[in-house]
Amino acid sequence: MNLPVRKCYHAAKVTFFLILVVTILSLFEHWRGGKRSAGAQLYDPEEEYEKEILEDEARIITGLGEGGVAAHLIGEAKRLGEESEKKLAINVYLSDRIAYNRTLKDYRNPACQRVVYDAELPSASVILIFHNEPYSVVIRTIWSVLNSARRDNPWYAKANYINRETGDTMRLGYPGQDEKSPYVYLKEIILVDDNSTLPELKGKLSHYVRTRLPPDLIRILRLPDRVGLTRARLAGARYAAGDVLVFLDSHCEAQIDWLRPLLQRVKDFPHAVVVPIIDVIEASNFYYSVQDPVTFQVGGFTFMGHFTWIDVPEREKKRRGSDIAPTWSPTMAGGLFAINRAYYWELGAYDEQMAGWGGENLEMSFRIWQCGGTLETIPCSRVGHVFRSFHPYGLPAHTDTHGINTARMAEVWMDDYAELFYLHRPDLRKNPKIGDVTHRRILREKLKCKSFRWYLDNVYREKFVPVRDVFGFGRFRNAGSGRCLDSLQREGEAAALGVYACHARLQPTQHFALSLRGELRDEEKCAEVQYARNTGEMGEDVSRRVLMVTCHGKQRGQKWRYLPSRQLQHVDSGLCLSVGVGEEARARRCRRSAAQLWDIDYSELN
Ligand code: LR7
Ligand code: MN
Repeated sequence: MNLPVRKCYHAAKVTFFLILVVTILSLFEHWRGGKRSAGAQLYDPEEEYEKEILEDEARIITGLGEGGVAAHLIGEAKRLGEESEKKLAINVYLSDRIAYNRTLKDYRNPACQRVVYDAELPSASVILIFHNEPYSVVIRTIWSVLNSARRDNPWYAKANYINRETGDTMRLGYPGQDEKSPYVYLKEIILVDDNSTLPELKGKLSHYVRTRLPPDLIRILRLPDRVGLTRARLAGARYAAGDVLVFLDSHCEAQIDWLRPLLQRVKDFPHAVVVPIIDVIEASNFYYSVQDPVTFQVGGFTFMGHFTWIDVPEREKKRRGSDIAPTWSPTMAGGLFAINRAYYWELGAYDEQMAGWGGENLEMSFRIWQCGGTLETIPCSRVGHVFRSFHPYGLPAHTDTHGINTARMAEVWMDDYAELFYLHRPDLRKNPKIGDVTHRRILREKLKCKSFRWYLDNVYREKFVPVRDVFGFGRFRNAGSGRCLDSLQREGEAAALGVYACHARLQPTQHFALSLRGELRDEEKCAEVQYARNTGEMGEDVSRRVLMVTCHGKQRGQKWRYLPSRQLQHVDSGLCLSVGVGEEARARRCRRSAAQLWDIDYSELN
């Protein structure tokens, strides 16, 4: 009996000991935990943000980049700057050192200073969207919008707000605005954070807004998922309460008095969608480089689905009447524009099934024109934009959002001309990846929109349409060699026209046309015979290069004739197109030779 008792006693001792250990341990844990939670109460993230922001502000070099001049750093700082640009496509190291509210010079057409605007204009909701943009660049964009809208901004003092007829002083602003608000016409700035992952764009940015900017004027919408720029803008637009929506990329700097010209135009013509002249802010040194106020460009496009810049067509120069009058633009770049808010929704806002980047700009441009609106550049409004050489952010994995979005656009708005896009992207033709567009087609019907052909005939008559304004188009196959004219994917001015094995199917590099004007060309460039001065090559073996240069539409040097003999003769030189040395086409004395005979895929002249 002893044994069990002893055992029992022993067991009790062990148990007691164990309980003691556990109690001590848990007390210790409790103490530690207590300390931890006491620590959490002490740790204040706002204080951390404040500290960081003060450090940021201390970094700023007074006067750097002021007035929009190029900013330069030297030595190690220069190197760090270049490194940051390689990684982020913007010299962020430099941006961090330029004042957030640097000034710009007034680059507007001087005539803009004499324009008189209404004292009362509609209110603006400025919508800035961003995904992982450099923090200091975003802040500078916000400052620039705010400063340009301040009542005490010197140009407002000069602004004419005396009613010329009655002599009464009129209140500047928009109907319903609090008289004391220093921000004339600016109802709000809506920052849409498209689910950025950079920490400084979260708490620190919010703290900056709360402590250094008018917080009642600025809202930050934090999207729970990355939705791409189209849907990010939609989110901002849904939230907006101003009369006019003004969209900007979040790496912009607005010029003096950029807002009123846009608001005035939208007030007068609610169906006008307006864009400022977009100046270039250099990504490497923040130089504000100005487009000429007279010869600024407007928007065009390629059938590959890309936005391009084009000169203002001559007939438009006549129509608009003055250099500072609203100038019709066939397309817009997409990032910077203003639109009446009600009209934005009426017109179908955006195709919300467009993800990532790209395509929404041409979609909206064609929709505006085809459905009864106008798209205009307002020359007295200028905004700078940092152009980057690559996207510093990733796009949804393995998804060519530009291609897919453009296919969605083409399906709805381009009618048969969509084929010209599919020529570049045969893989997207009837591809289930592009999704359903029925609801957008219904929109087009509901709004009774016009055809793409109407758009080409009326809005963008200058656009060369490779299947329409031509005697013939397609592959130009040489009878002797069986090879075809080919751009050899050489881009840029004055690239030599090439000859290459014909592809089985028509491919963009072999898509050439003989236009009704007699140009031998592709979508953008025209063939010219290189002018060889004093080469003495007058004999039988003259052989000149054929170069693809910008079409001037004036025929001189760019006119070709397709002869009944199937030769292509350059009118000015009298020479004939010929397969030549290696991969380059040549212009040679016309003679009976298979090397000079060309068959065109689709031609009225074959
Ligand atoms: O997934 C994304 N989510 C976003 O919020 C991808 C981008 N974005 C934001 C981004 O942070 C930026 O603020 O969207 C904005 C535009 O993206 P950018 O700056 O990378 O585009 P971009 O300037 O290279 O491209 C032009 O074409 C785009 C086509 O989808 C958009 O319409 C851009 O707004 C447009 N930019 C301009 O029109 C400025 C003038 C440039 C030109 C020509
Ligand atoms: Mn941009």
